[in-house]
Amino acid sequence: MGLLFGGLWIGQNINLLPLGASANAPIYDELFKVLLTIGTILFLGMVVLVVYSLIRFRRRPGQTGDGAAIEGNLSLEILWTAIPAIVVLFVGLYSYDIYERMGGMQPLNHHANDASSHEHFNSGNGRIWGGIGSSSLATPQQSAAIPIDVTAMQFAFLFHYPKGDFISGELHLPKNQPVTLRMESKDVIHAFWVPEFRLKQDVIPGQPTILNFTPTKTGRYPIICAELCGPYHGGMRSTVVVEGAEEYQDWLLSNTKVSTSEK
Ligand SMILES: [Cu+2]
Repeated sequence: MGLLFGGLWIGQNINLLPLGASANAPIYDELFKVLLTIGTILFLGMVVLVVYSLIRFRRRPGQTGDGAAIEGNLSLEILWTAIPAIVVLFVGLYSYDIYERMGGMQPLNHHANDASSHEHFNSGNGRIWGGIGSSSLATPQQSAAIPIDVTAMQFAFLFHYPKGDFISGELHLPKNQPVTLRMESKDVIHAFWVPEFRLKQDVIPGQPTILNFTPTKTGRYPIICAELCGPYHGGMRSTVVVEGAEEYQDWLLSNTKVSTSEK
C-alpha cells in the first residue's frame, strides 16, 4: 500500500519536465505523469525486494550447503506474466489515446487540404506528409493558423514568413494563435524539437511535413535539432520567441521593412 501511494505521490508531484508552453503540453504531461507513476512503483518495489532478500536470505554462520532447489511455480508465473501484460496493454492504449488527442491520428489529406487553403503551400507536388496536427485542440479558427515555412539544413533552421516574405533565423510566434509549420530539409533528415511545446517532428528532404500547434505562454524557448545530422548537429539550435500580438506585429513589420529596403 505504502509502495502504491509512494509511487503515486512521486509520479504526480515530481515534475521533471520543463515549462509547458503549448496547447498540447498538458495532454502530453498527463501521459508522462502516469508513466512516471508506474515506473516509480516498479522501481521502488524491486529495490525493496532486493534489499529484503539481501538481509532475509543472507548466509548465516555455519551455513555451507546450497540452498533448496526450487523449480517451477505455476501461479507465480501466471502472475508475473499477467501483471506486465496488463500494464503494457494499458500504456499502449493510453498512449494511443494521448496521440489521438494531440491530433496525431488525423488523416494526412486533412493536413493537405488545410495547407492548400494557404495559397503559399500550393507549390510543390502537393503531397504533404504527416506530423502532429493539434488542430483538434483549442483552435477555434484553424483557417486562421499562421503559415510559416521551415527549411532545415546542415546546420541551421530558417523560417520563411509568407506574410511579409522574409526569412528569419529566429522563430517568432504570437501567443494563443494557431500556427502551421510546413517543414522541409535541404540535405539530410533533421528534427524540429521544442521541449517546452512537447513537440518533435522529423524534417525530411523532398517530403514536406506539417506541424500544427498553438503556443500558450510567452517566453524564449530553445529549438533543437533532434536527429543526428552531421558533425555540427550539436550546434544546430535556434530560438522560438512567443510574444504578445502587438510585439509580434511590430517584429513582423520591422522585418518586412528591412527586407524591402534591402532590395
Ligand atoms: Cu540537424
